Amino acid sequence: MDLRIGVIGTGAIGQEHIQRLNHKTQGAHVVAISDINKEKATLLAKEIGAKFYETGEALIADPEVDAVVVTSWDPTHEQYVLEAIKHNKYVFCEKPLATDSEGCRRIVDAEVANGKKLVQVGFMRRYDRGYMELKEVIENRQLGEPLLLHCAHRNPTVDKNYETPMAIINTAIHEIDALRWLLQEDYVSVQVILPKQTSYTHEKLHDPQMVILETKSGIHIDLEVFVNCQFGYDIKCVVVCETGEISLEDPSYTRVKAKGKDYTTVSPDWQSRFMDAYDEEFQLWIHSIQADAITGPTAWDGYVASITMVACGVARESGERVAISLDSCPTLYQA
Ligand code: NAD
Ligand code: NAI
Ligand code: ISE
Repeated sequence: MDLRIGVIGTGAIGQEHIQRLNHKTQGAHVVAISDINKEKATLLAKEIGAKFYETGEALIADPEVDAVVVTSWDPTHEQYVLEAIKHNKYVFCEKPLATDSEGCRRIVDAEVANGKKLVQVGFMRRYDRGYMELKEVIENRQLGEPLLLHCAHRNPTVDKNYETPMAIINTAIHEIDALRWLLQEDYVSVQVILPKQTSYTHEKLHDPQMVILETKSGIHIDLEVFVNCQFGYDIKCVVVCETGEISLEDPSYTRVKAKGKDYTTVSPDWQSRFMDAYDEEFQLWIHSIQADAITGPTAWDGYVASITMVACGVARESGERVAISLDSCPTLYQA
């Protein structure tokens, strides 16, 4: 029987994931939705044949909902994930798991006390073919030891509600998780540099920002976060190793030759750039629930990302290099 999924937060990505679960992946469909924007969500519920719930808590408590997807605004994630754990239900939570490390720790503690991994965090880059190929080369040491990474996370534009801290909390958090997973190493320090700004930003957003991360073995990563770059959605990851270099390509299935030019287009947004990764992420999430064993990014990964993101905030304020230290990993999350 199909898994019956409840989705809390039916904005941009919530609607994407509903379409994905109902029309692209196999083994699940959406039966329940909740959103504080009642008018819009009631209409959507009708359209997709799901039930609307006044609160996320009511949706989670319904025995006819087997598993939950949280795609509401960042500050609401923690409360719904904790509620799902209380009901012993599997929950997929979009990043960030919580907006601070105390919130992520409360989730880790609740999951450990419950004795079972129920939470998966929406770090979809782990399912992107390009990142997977980089990981294979790094793990096999095909080009020797990795030494340096040059990365960029560029969005064409962001809206006025997007302020300076979000460059880390909402955007760089993807690299914070993906690069730790790629290198299989935790970070030990971070520095954040605030360079010359684009004229396309607003007064509450310093754009671009530069993040310099250092891992346990001394690998240095420079990450540019530039969210008003104007020209497209552009993700870079160049890994410099002892005997060679390997980097991500912007995936493209066509090439245009016209008017004296020969080019491929840049992805316009995250939806299209990571479409295959989101599909794979959800298909495997469904399989793991069916097998009763979560295989994707865990609450511990969400917690480690949040410790790093908090250190980035301190580093940005102080301009200094800031040490990153972690508690020991609970047995539940050890491989
Ligand atoms: P959005 O603003 O389009 O949608 C959020 C929705 O949540 C809105 O419909 C809002 O009404 C609803 N909402 C807010 N608080 C709520 C609550 N307490 N209960 C129920 N609904 C609530 O935002 P978005 O772009 O869809 O982002 C949603 C989440 O997804 C964010 O956490 C964001 O970080 C994450 N996200 C992840 C990716 C990714 O690449 N993995 C991409 C985009 C967004
Ligand atoms: P959005 O603003 O389009 O949608 C958020 C929705 O949540 C809105 O419909 C809002 O009404 C609803 N909402 C807010 N508070 C709520 C509450 N307490 N209860 C129920 N619903 C509530 O935002 P978007 O872009 O869809 O992002 C949602 C989440 O997804 C964010 O956490 C974001 O970080 C994450 N995200 C992840 C991406 C990824 O690449 N993995 C890409 C985009 C977003
Ligand atoms: C958004 O929430 C995402 O998660 C996207 O992947 C990211 O590129 C963007 O900067 C965020 O705002």
